[in-house]
Amino acid sequence: MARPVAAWCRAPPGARCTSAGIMAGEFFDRARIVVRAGDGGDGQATFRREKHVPRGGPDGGDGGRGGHIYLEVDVHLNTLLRFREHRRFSAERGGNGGTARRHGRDGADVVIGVPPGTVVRTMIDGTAVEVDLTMAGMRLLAAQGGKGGLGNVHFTSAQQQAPRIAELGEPGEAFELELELKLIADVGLIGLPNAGKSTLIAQISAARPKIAPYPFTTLQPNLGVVAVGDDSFVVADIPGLIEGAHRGVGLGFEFLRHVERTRLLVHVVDAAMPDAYGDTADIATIVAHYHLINRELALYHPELAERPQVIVLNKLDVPAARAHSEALRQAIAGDGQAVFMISAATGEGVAALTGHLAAQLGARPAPAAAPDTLIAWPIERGDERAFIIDALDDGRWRVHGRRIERLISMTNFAQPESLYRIQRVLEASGISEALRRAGVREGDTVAIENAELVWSDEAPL
Ligand SMILES: Nc1nc2c(ncn2[C@@H]2O[C@H](COP(=O)(O)OP(=O)(O)OP(=O)(O)O)[C@@H](O)[C@H]2O)c(=O)[nH]1
Ligand SMILES: [Mg+2]
Repeated sequence: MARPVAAWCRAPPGARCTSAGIMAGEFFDRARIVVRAGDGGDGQATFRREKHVPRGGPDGGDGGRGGHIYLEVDVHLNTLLRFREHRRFSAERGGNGGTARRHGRDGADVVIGVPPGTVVRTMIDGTAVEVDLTMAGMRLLAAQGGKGGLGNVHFTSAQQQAPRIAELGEPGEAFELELELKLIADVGLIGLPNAGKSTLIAQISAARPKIAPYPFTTLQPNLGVVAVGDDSFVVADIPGLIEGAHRGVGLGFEFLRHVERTRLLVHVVDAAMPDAYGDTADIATIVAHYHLINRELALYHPELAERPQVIVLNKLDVPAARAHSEALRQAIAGDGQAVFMISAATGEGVAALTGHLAAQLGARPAPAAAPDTLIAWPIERGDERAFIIDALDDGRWRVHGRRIERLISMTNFAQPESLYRIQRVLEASGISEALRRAGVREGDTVAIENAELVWSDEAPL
Protein backbone atom coordinates (compact mmCIF):
# COMPACT_ATOMS: atom_id res chain seq x y z
CA MET A 1 0.00 0.00 0.00
CA ALA A 2 1.70 3.15 -1.12
CA ARG A 3 0.01 6.14 0.31
CA PRO A 4 0.79 9.70 -0.60
CA VAL A 5 2.42 11.50 2.24
CA ALA A 6 1.36 14.95 3.29
CA ALA A 7 2.34 17.63 0.84
CA TRP A 8 2.74 20.23 3.56
CA CYS A 9 4.86 20.09 6.62
CA ARG A 10 4.59 22.14 9.72
CA ALA A 11 7.18 21.34 12.31
CA PRO A 12 6.97 22.36 15.96
CA PRO A 13 9.52 24.91 17.21
CA GLY A 14 12.98 23.44 17.19
CA ALA A 15 12.03 20.52 14.97
CA ARG A 16 12.34 20.18 11.24
CA CYS A 17 10.26 18.50 8.62
CA THR A 18 11.90 15.45 7.16
CA SER A 19 12.50 14.96 3.48
CA ALA A 20 9.94 12.18 3.60
CA GLY A 21 7.40 14.95 4.05
CA ILE A 22 6.41 13.66 7.42
CA MET A 23 4.45 16.21 9.26
CA ALA A 24 4.01 17.00 12.84
CA GLY A 25 1.94 19.08 15.08
CA GLU A 26 -1.53 20.32 15.47
CA PHE A 27 -4.13 19.84 12.88
CA PHE A 28 -6.71 22.31 11.76
CA ASP A 29 -10.07 20.84 11.05
CA ARG A 30 -12.61 23.57 10.35
CA ALA A 31 -12.65 26.50 7.99
CA ARG A 32 -15.04 28.99 6.50
CA ILE A 33 -14.51 30.20 2.97
CA VAL A 34 -16.39 32.34 0.49
CA VAL A 35 -16.69 31.19 -3.10
CA ARG A 36 -17.89 33.49 -5.84
CA ALA A 37 -18.38 32.09 -9.32
CA GLY A 38 -17.83 34.34 -12.33
CA ASP A 39 -20.66 36.43 -13.78
CA GLY A 40 -21.68 35.68 -17.32
CA GLY A 41 -20.45 38.03 -20.03
CA ASP A 42 -22.90 40.50 -21.57
CA GLY A 43 -24.59 39.88 -24.88
CA GLN A 44 -23.86 42.33 -27.67
CA ALA A 45 -26.37 44.52 -29.57
CA THR A 46 -24.66 45.32 -32.86
CA PHE A 47 -25.61 45.31 -36.53
CA ARG A 48 -23.85 43.98 -39.54
CA ARG A 49 -21.99 46.53 -41.60
CA GLU A 50 -20.94 45.50 -45.02
CA LYS A 51 -20.08 47.55 -48.03
CA HIS A 52 -22.93 46.33 -50.17
CA VAL A 53 -25.49 45.81 -47.42
CA PRO A 54 -26.77 49.22 -46.37
CA ARG A 55 -28.89 48.02 -43.46
CA GLY A 56 -27.31 44.89 -42.03
CA GLY A 57 -29.22 42.70 -39.64
CA PRO A 58 -28.36 42.21 -35.96
CA ASP A 59 -25.08 40.36 -35.38
CA GLY A 60 -24.41 40.79 -31.64
CA GLY A 61 -23.00 37.58 -30.14
CA ASP A 62 -23.73 36.01 -26.76
CA GLY A 63 -21.65 36.53 -23.65
CA GLY A 64 -19.51 33.66 -22.35
CA ARG A 65 -20.32 31.71 -19.20
CA GLY A 66 -18.72 32.81 -15.94
CA GLY A 67 -16.16 30.45 -14.40
CA HIS A 68 -17.47 27.76 -12.03
CA ILE A 69 -15.95 27.03 -8.66
CA TYR A 70 -15.28 23.40 -7.85
CA LEU A 71 -14.07 21.71 -4.70
CA GLU A 72 -12.05 18.63 -5.52
CA VAL A 73 -10.53 15.92 -3.36
CA ASP A 74 -6.74 16.06 -3.41
CA VAL A 75 -5.26 13.02 -1.69
CA HIS A 76 -2.01 14.86 -1.09
CA LEU A 77 -3.71 17.16 1.40
CA ASN A 78 -4.68 16.25 4.91
CA THR A 79 -5.48 19.50 6.62
CA LEU A 80 -7.57 22.60 6.06
CA LEU A 81 -4.64 24.73 7.16
CA ARG A 82 -4.31 26.68 3.91
CA PHE A 83 -7.78 28.12 4.42
CA ARG A 84 -6.49 30.12 7.37
CA GLU A 85 -4.64 32.32 4.93
CA HIS A 86 -6.81 32.05 1.90
CA ARG A 87 -10.53 32.37 2.48
CA ARG A 88 -11.95 34.00 -0.63
CA PHE A 89 -12.04 32.41 -4.02
CA SER A 90 -13.53 33.90 -7.12
CA ALA A 91 -13.70 32.74 -10.69
CA GLU A 92 -13.34 34.78 -13.83
CA ARG A 93 -16.18 36.62 -15.54
CA GLY A 94 -17.26 35.43 -18.97
CA GLY A 95 -16.20 37.56 -21.93
CA ASN A 96 -18.74 39.83 -23.61
CA GLY A 97 -20.23 38.79 -26.92
CA GLY A 98 -18.69 40.39 -29.99
CA THR A 99 -19.82 41.60 -33.35
CA ALA A 100 -20.32 39.14 -36.22
CA ARG A 101 -22.08 36.81 -33.78
CA ARG A 102 -18.85 36.19 -31.92
CA HIS A 103 -19.43 34.30 -28.70
CA GLY A 104 -17.68 35.65 -25.58
CA ARG A 105 -15.01 33.49 -24.00
CA ASP A 106 -16.06 31.35 -21.02
CA GLY A 107 -14.48 32.44 -17.71
CA ALA A 108 -11.81 30.09 -16.37
CA ASP A 109 -13.02 27.68 -13.68
CA VAL A 110 -11.36 27.56 -10.27
CA VAL A 111 -10.66 24.20 -8.67
CA ILE A 112 -9.99 24.25 -4.94
CA GLY A 113 -8.26 21.17 -3.55
CA VAL A 114 -9.53 19.78 -0.25
CA PRO A 115 -8.32 16.76 1.72
CA PRO A 116 -10.26 13.51 1.52
CA GLY A 117 -12.82 13.47 4.30
CA THR A 118 -13.92 17.09 3.93
CA VAL A 119 -17.56 17.76 4.67
CA VAL A 120 -18.86 20.91 2.97
CA ARG A 121 -21.94 22.75 4.20
CA THR A 122 -23.81 25.80 3.07
CA MET A 123 -27.26 27.39 2.93
CA ILE A 124 -29.06 27.53 -0.41
CA ASP A 125 -32.35 29.45 -0.56
CA GLY A 126 -32.72 29.03 3.20
CA THR A 127 -32.06 25.28 3.17
CA ALA A 128 -28.99 23.76 4.82
CA VAL A 129 -27.18 21.38 2.48
CA GLU A 130 -24.18 19.16 3.00
CA VAL A 131 -21.84 17.19 0.77
CA ASP A 132 -19.27 14.68 1.91
CA LEU A 133 -16.09 14.62 -0.18
CA THR A 134 -14.61 11.35 0.95
CA MET A 135 -12.43 10.03 -1.81
CA ALA A 136 -10.17 10.80 -4.69
CA GLY A 137 -12.05 11.55 -7.88
CA MET A 138 -14.88 13.46 -6.21
CA ARG A 139 -15.59 16.98 -7.38
CA LEU A 140 -18.33 19.29 -6.14
CA LEU A 141 -19.74 22.05 -8.32
CA ALA A 142 -19.79 24.49 -5.42
CA ALA A 143 -20.79 27.69 -7.24
CA GLN A 144 -22.05 27.84 -10.75
CA GLY A 145 -20.86 30.53 -13.12
CA GLY A 146 -23.53 32.83 -14.56
CA LYS A 147 -24.87 32.19 -18.05
CA GLY A 148 -23.76 34.54 -20.75
CA GLY A 149 -26.32 37.16 -21.83
CA LEU A 150 -27.97 36.68 -25.22
CA GLY A 151 -26.86 38.91 -28.05
CA ASN A 152 -29.37 40.80 -30.21
CA VAL A 153 -29.37 38.07 -32.90
CA HIS A 154 -31.83 36.24 -30.63
CA PHE A 155 -34.34 39.07 -30.49
CA THR A 156 -35.48 39.45 -34.07
CA SER A 157 -39.13 38.82 -34.73
CA ALA A 158 -41.63 39.58 -37.47
CA GLN A 159 -42.32 42.97 -35.88
CA GLN A 160 -38.77 43.70 -34.84
CA GLN A 161 -36.08 43.31 -37.47
CA ALA A 162 -33.52 45.56 -35.81
CA PRO A 163 -33.62 44.77 -32.08
CA ARG A 164 -31.50 47.08 -29.99
CA ILE A 165 -31.56 44.75 -27.06
CA ALA A 166 -29.13 42.31 -25.51
CA GLU A 167 -29.01 40.64 -22.14
CA LEU A 168 -26.47 41.28 -19.42
CA GLY A 169 -24.58 38.28 -18.11
CA GLU A 170 -26.22 36.33 -15.29
CA PRO A 171 -24.54 36.88 -11.91
CA GLY A 172 -22.46 33.90 -10.75
CA GLU A 173 -23.51 32.04 -7.63
CA ALA A 174 -21.83 32.98 -4.37
CA PHE A 175 -21.86 31.02 -1.14
CA GLU A 176 -20.20 30.96 2.20
CA LEU A 177 -19.02 27.41 2.78
CA GLU A 178 -18.21 25.73 6.02
CA LEU A 179 -15.58 23.05 5.64
CA GLU A 180 -15.01 20.40 8.23
CA LEU A 181 -12.35 17.77 7.95
CA LYS A 182 -13.37 14.40 9.21
CA LEU A 183 -9.89 13.08 9.40
CA ILE A 184 -9.33 9.92 7.47
CA ALA A 185 -6.54 8.24 9.32
CA ASP A 186 -5.88 4.56 8.81
CA VAL A 187 -5.36 3.94 12.49
CA GLY A 188 -6.99 5.68 15.45
CA LEU A 189 -5.35 5.65 18.89
CA ILE A 190 -7.89 5.40 21.66
CA GLY A 191 -7.61 4.91 25.39
CA LEU A 192 -7.90 6.58 28.76
CA PRO A 193 -6.21 9.90 29.35
CA ASN A 194 -2.55 9.46 30.30
CA ALA A 195 -2.32 5.97 28.75
CA GLY A 196 0.56 7.07 26.53
CA LYS A 197 -1.17 7.63 23.17
CA SER A 198 0.75 10.80 22.38
CA THR A 199 4.00 9.21 23.53
CA LEU A 200 3.33 6.36 21.11
CA ILE A 201 2.59 8.59 18.10
CA ALA A 202 5.75 10.56 18.89
CA GLN A 203 7.71 7.30 19.01
CA ILE A 204 6.46 5.97 15.67
CA SER A 205 6.12 9.16 13.59
CA ALA A 206 7.54 12.64 13.34
CA ALA A 207 4.52 14.08 15.15
CA ARG A 208 5.55 15.97 18.29
CA PRO A 209 2.42 16.35 20.39
CA LYS A 210 2.54 17.55 23.95
CA ILE A 211 3.18 14.76 26.43
CA ALA A 212 2.70 15.23 30.16
CA PRO A 213 2.06 13.18 33.30
CA TYR A 214 -1.51 14.30 33.73
CA PRO A 215 -4.77 13.51 31.95
CA PHE A 216 -6.17 15.63 29.12
CA THR A 217 -2.83 16.75 27.81
CA THR A 218 -3.96 16.31 24.25
CA LEU A 219 -6.63 18.88 23.41
CA GLN A 220 -6.59 18.54 19.63
CA PRO A 221 -6.12 15.44 17.51
CA ASN A 222 -2.62 14.87 16.15
CA LEU A 223 -1.73 13.14 12.94
CA GLY A 224 1.40 11.22 12.24
CA VAL A 225 2.63 9.35 9.20
CA VAL A 226 4.25 6.05 10.08
CA ALA A 227 6.70 4.59 7.58
CA VAL A 228 7.21 0.83 7.56
CA GLY A 229 9.52 -0.24 4.76
CA ASP A 230 7.98 1.18 1.60
CA ASP A 231 4.57 1.47 3.15
CA SER A 232 3.21 4.27 5.22
CA PHE A 233 0.00 4.84 7.04
CA VAL A 234 -1.59 7.68 8.95
CA VAL A 235 -2.22 7.47 12.66
CA ALA A 236 -4.48 9.81 14.61
CA ASP A 237 -3.93 10.49 18.29
CA ILE A 238 -7.03 11.90 19.93
CA PRO A 239 -7.73 13.20 23.43
CA GLY A 240 -8.32 10.51 26.02
CA LEU A 241 -11.78 9.05 26.52
CA ILE A 242 -13.45 8.73 29.89
CA GLU A 243 -16.68 7.35 31.24
CA GLY A 244 -19.56 9.32 29.77
CA ALA A 245 -17.52 10.32 26.70
CA HIS A 246 -20.35 9.25 24.41
CA ARG A 247 -22.57 11.81 26.16
CA GLY A 248 -19.94 14.48 25.73
CA VAL A 249 -18.13 14.16 29.06
CA GLY A 250 -14.46 15.09 28.80
CA LEU A 251 -12.86 16.08 25.54
CA GLY A 252 -12.76 12.86 23.62
CA PHE A 253 -16.33 13.03 22.43
CA GLU A 254 -15.84 15.87 20.04
CA PHE A 255 -12.98 13.95 18.51
CA LEU A 256 -14.52 10.51 18.27
CA ARG A 257 -15.81 11.54 14.88
CA HIS A 258 -12.19 11.57 13.75
CA VAL A 259 -11.78 7.90 14.44
CA GLU A 260 -15.16 7.04 12.94
CA ARG A 261 -13.58 6.40 9.59
CA THR A 262 -10.33 4.76 10.59
CA ARG A 263 -9.82 1.21 9.48
CA LEU A 264 -8.14 -0.04 12.65
CA LEU A 265 -8.20 1.10 16.25
CA VAL A 266 -5.22 0.80 18.56
CA HIS A 267 -6.45 0.65 22.13
CA VAL A 268 -3.66 1.87 24.39
CA VAL A 269 -3.89 0.46 27.92
CA ASP A 270 -1.72 1.84 30.71
CA ALA A 271 -0.28 -1.31 32.30
CA ALA A 272 1.24 0.89 35.02
CA MET A 273 -2.00 2.68 35.82
CA PRO A 274 -1.84 3.94 39.38
CA ASP A 275 -4.55 3.17 41.88
CA ALA A 276 -5.94 5.64 44.39
CA TYR A 277 -2.78 5.27 46.54
CA GLY A 278 -0.41 5.82 43.65
CA ASP A 279 0.60 2.17 43.50
CA THR A 280 0.14 0.25 40.26
CA ALA A 281 -3.50 -0.75 40.05
CA ASP A 282 -4.44 -4.41 40.07
CA ILE A 283 -5.27 -6.32 36.93
CA ALA A 284 -9.03 -6.33 37.53
CA THR A 285 -9.09 -2.54 37.71
CA ILE A 286 -7.08 -2.13 34.52
CA VAL A 287 -9.27 -4.65 32.67
CA ALA A 288 -12.40 -2.85 33.91
CA HIS A 289 -11.11 0.42 32.46
CA TYR A 290 -10.35 -1.29 29.18
CA HIS A 291 -13.96 -2.51 28.99
CA LEU A 292 -15.22 0.92 29.97
CA ILE A 293 -13.60 2.48 26.92
CA ASN A 294 -15.11 -0.18 24.68
CA ARG A 295 -18.53 0.50 26.17
CA GLU A 296 -18.15 4.21 25.49
CA LEU A 297 -17.28 3.44 21.87
CA ALA A 298 -20.31 1.20 21.48
CA LEU A 299 -22.57 3.82 23.02
CA TYR A 300 -21.18 6.52 20.79
CA HIS A 301 -21.44 4.48 17.66
CA PRO A 302 -22.10 0.72 17.64
CA GLU A 303 -20.10 0.39 14.46
CA LEU A 304 -16.99 1.72 16.19
CA ALA A 305 -17.13 -1.10 18.71
CA GLU A 306 -17.04 -3.57 15.82
CA ARG A 307 -13.96 -1.98 14.29
CA PRO A 308 -10.91 -4.28 14.54
CA GLN A 309 -8.83 -3.37 17.57
CA VAL A 310 -5.20 -4.00 18.31
CA ILE A 311 -4.52 -3.86 22.03
CA VAL A 312 -1.35 -2.30 23.31
CA LEU A 313 -0.25 -2.76 26.89
CA ASN A 314 2.00 0.23 27.49
CA LYS A 315 4.66 1.34 29.98
CA LEU A 316 6.35 -2.04 30.12
CA ASP A 317 9.51 -0.30 31.31
CA VAL A 318 7.84 0.27 34.68
CA PRO A 319 8.80 -2.79 36.73
CA ALA A 320 5.39 -3.27 38.33
CA ALA A 321 3.77 -3.14 34.88
CA ARG A 322 6.18 -5.66 33.46
CA ALA A 323 5.58 -7.94 36.43
CA HIS A 324 1.87 -8.32 35.74
CA SER A 325 1.94 -7.76 31.98
CA GLU A 326 1.57 -11.42 31.01
CA ALA A 327 -1.39 -11.93 33.34
CA LEU A 328 -2.91 -8.71 32.04
CA ARG A 329 -2.45 -9.88 28.46
CA GLN A 330 -4.27 -13.10 29.20
CA ALA A 331 -7.09 -11.30 30.97
CA ILE A 332 -7.63 -9.01 28.00
CA ALA A 333 -6.78 -11.34 25.11
CA GLY A 334 -9.97 -13.28 25.76
CA ASP A 335 -11.66 -11.27 23.04
CA GLY A 336 -9.35 -12.71 20.40
CA GLN A 337 -7.63 -9.48 19.46
CA ALA A 338 -3.91 -9.15 18.96
CA VAL A 339 -2.17 -7.84 22.09
CA PHE A 340 1.21 -6.09 21.98
CA MET A 341 3.35 -5.27 24.98
CA ILE A 342 5.40 -2.16 24.52
CA SER A 343 7.08 0.77 26.11
CA ALA A 344 6.16 3.84 24.11
CA ALA A 345 8.79 5.72 26.09
CA THR A 346 11.78 3.47 25.31
CA GLY A 347 10.51 2.07 22.02
CA GLU A 348 10.56 -1.52 23.20
CA GLY A 349 8.15 -3.70 21.21
CA VAL A 350 7.09 -0.78 19.00
CA ALA A 351 8.55 -2.09 15.71
CA ALA A 352 6.58 -5.32 16.05
CA LEU A 353 3.45 -3.27 16.59
CA THR A 354 3.92 -1.01 13.55
CA GLY A 355 4.85 -4.03 11.39
CA HIS A 356 1.63 -5.72 12.44
CA LEU A 357 -0.41 -2.58 11.69
CA ALA A 358 1.12 -2.22 8.24
CA ALA A 359 0.40 -5.86 7.48
CA GLN A 360 -3.17 -5.56 8.70
CA LEU A 361 -3.80 -2.46 6.63
CA GLY A 362 -2.13 -3.96 3.58
CA ALA A 363 -4.40 -6.94 3.86
CA ARG A 364 -7.43 -4.69 3.69
CA PRO A 365 -8.31 -2.92 0.51
CA ALA A 366 -7.84 0.81 0.84
CA PRO A 367 -11.08 2.65 0.12
CA ALA A 368 -11.45 2.71 -3.63
CA ALA A 369 -11.29 5.96 -5.49
CA ALA A 370 -14.59 7.08 -6.86
CA PRO A 371 -14.55 7.08 -10.65
CA ASP A 372 -14.52 10.79 -11.47
CA THR A 373 -17.75 11.88 -9.91
CA LEU A 374 -19.23 15.31 -10.31
CA ILE A 375 -21.45 16.16 -7.39
CA ALA A 376 -24.10 18.87 -7.23
CA TRP A 377 -25.67 20.31 -4.09
CA PRO A 378 -28.44 17.96 -2.99
CA ILE A 379 -31.29 20.39 -3.25
CA GLU A 380 -34.68 20.35 -4.90
CA ARG A 381 -34.82 23.65 -6.71
CA GLY A 382 -38.56 23.43 -7.29
CA ASP A 383 -40.42 25.26 -10.03
CA GLU A 384 -38.26 27.98 -11.57
CA ARG A 385 -41.31 29.92 -12.72
CA ALA A 386 -43.13 29.99 -9.40
CA PHE A 387 -43.37 33.47 -7.84
CA ILE A 388 -44.84 35.17 -4.84
CA ILE A 389 -45.95 38.74 -4.30
CA ASP A 390 -45.35 40.65 -1.08
CA ALA A 391 -47.10 43.88 -0.13
CA LEU A 392 -44.37 45.82 1.68
CA ASP A 393 -45.09 48.09 4.67
CA ASP A 394 -43.93 51.15 2.78
CA GLY A 395 -46.61 50.68 0.10
CA ARG A 396 -44.29 49.08 -2.43
CA TRP A 397 -44.71 45.58 -3.87
CA ARG A 398 -42.04 42.96 -4.15
CA VAL A 399 -42.06 40.00 -6.53
CA HIS A 400 -39.94 36.95 -5.63
CA GLY A 401 -39.32 34.16 -8.10
CA ARG A 402 -36.16 32.61 -9.45
CA ARG A 403 -36.93 32.87 -13.13
CA ILE A 404 -38.14 36.47 -13.06
CA GLU A 405 -35.34 37.58 -10.73
CA ARG A 406 -32.77 36.08 -13.05
CA LEU A 407 -34.31 37.80 -16.02
CA ILE A 408 -34.28 41.14 -14.21
CA SER A 409 -30.64 40.73 -13.21
CA MET A 410 -29.82 40.11 -16.89
CA THR A 411 -31.74 43.13 -18.14
CA ASN A 412 -30.04 46.24 -19.38
CA PHE A 413 -32.61 48.91 -18.49
CA ALA A 414 -30.76 51.48 -20.54
CA GLN A 415 -32.28 49.79 -23.60
CA PRO A 416 -35.97 50.77 -24.01
CA GLU A 417 -36.66 47.49 -25.79
CA SER A 418 -35.52 45.60 -22.72
CA LEU A 419 -38.22 47.30 -20.70
CA TYR A 420 -40.87 46.23 -23.23
CA ARG A 421 -39.53 42.70 -23.02
CA ILE A 422 -39.90 42.69 -19.25
CA GLN A 423 -43.46 44.00 -19.57
CA ARG A 424 -44.31 41.19 -21.95
CA VAL A 425 -42.78 38.59 -19.65
CA LEU A 426 -44.67 39.99 -16.65
CA GLU A 427 -47.91 39.63 -18.62
CA ALA A 428 -47.17 36.18 -20.05
CA SER A 429 -45.98 34.74 -16.74
CA GLY A 430 -49.13 35.79 -14.88
CA ILE A 431 -47.21 38.13 -12.58
CA SER A 432 -49.03 41.26 -13.81
CA GLU A 433 -52.39 39.59 -13.34
CA ALA A 434 -51.45 38.51 -9.81
CA LEU A 435 -50.36 42.09 -9.03
CA ARG A 436 -53.68 43.47 -10.30
CA ARG A 437 -55.59 41.01 -8.18
CA ALA A 438 -53.50 41.97 -5.18
CA GLY A 439 -54.56 45.60 -5.74
CA VAL A 440 -51.64 47.30 -7.47
CA ARG A 441 -52.45 50.89 -8.59
CA GLU A 442 -51.17 53.24 -11.21
CA GLY A 443 -47.84 54.71 -10.06
CA ASP A 444 -47.07 52.01 -7.46
CA THR A 445 -43.50 50.76 -7.19
CA VAL A 446 -42.90 47.09 -7.94
CA ALA A 447 -39.48 45.81 -6.80
CA ILE A 448 -37.98 42.74 -8.40
CA GLU A 449 -34.41 41.70 -7.62
CA ASN A 450 -32.38 44.94 -7.77
CA ALA A 451 -34.81 46.84 -10.00
CA GLU A 452 -37.77 49.08 -9.18
CA LEU A 453 -40.48 49.35 -11.82
CA VAL A 454 -43.34 51.81 -11.80
CA TRP A 455 -46.72 50.22 -12.44
CA SER A 456 -48.77 51.58 -15.31
CA ASP A 457 -52.27 50.39 -16.21
CA GLU A 458 -51.67 51.04 -19.86
CA ALA A 459 -51.31 47.94 -21.96
CA PRO A 460 -47.70 47.03 -22.75
CA LEU A 461 -46.46 47.63 -26.26
N1 LIG B 1 7.35 4.99 32.00
C1 LIG B 1 6.61 5.24 30.94
N2 LIG B 1 5.87 6.35 30.89
C2 LIG B 1 5.14 6.57 29.80
C3 LIG B 1 5.12 5.68 28.70
N3 LIG B 1 4.27 6.17 27.76
C4 LIG B 1 3.80 7.33 28.26
N4 LIG B 1 4.32 7.56 29.47
C5 LIG B 1 4.06 8.73 30.33
O1 LIG B 1 2.69 8.79 30.62
C6 LIG B 1 2.26 10.16 30.70
C7 LIG B 1 1.12 10.37 29.76
O2 LIG B 1 1.58 10.21 28.43
P1 LIG B 1 0.82 10.83 27.19
O3 LIG B 1 1.48 10.28 25.98
O4 LIG B 1 0.73 12.31 27.33
O5 LIG B 1 -0.58 10.19 27.40
P2 LIG B 1 -1.93 10.37 26.51
O6 LIG B 1 -2.57 9.06 26.42
O7 LIG B 1 -1.60 11.04 25.25
O8 LIG B 1 -2.76 11.31 27.47
P3 LIG B 1 -3.95 12.34 27.08
O9 LIG B 1 -3.44 13.20 26.01
O10 LIG B 1 -4.18 13.08 28.34
O11 LIG B 1 -5.10 11.50 26.71
C8 LIG B 1 3.47 10.98 30.38
O12 LIG B 1 4.08 11.40 31.58
C9 LIG B 1 4.38 10.03 29.63
O13 LIG B 1 5.74 10.35 29.79
C10 LIG B 1 5.93 4.49 28.81
O14 LIG B 1 5.99 3.66 27.90
N5 LIG B 1 6.64 4.33 29.94
MG1 LIG C 1 -2.20 12.76 24.52
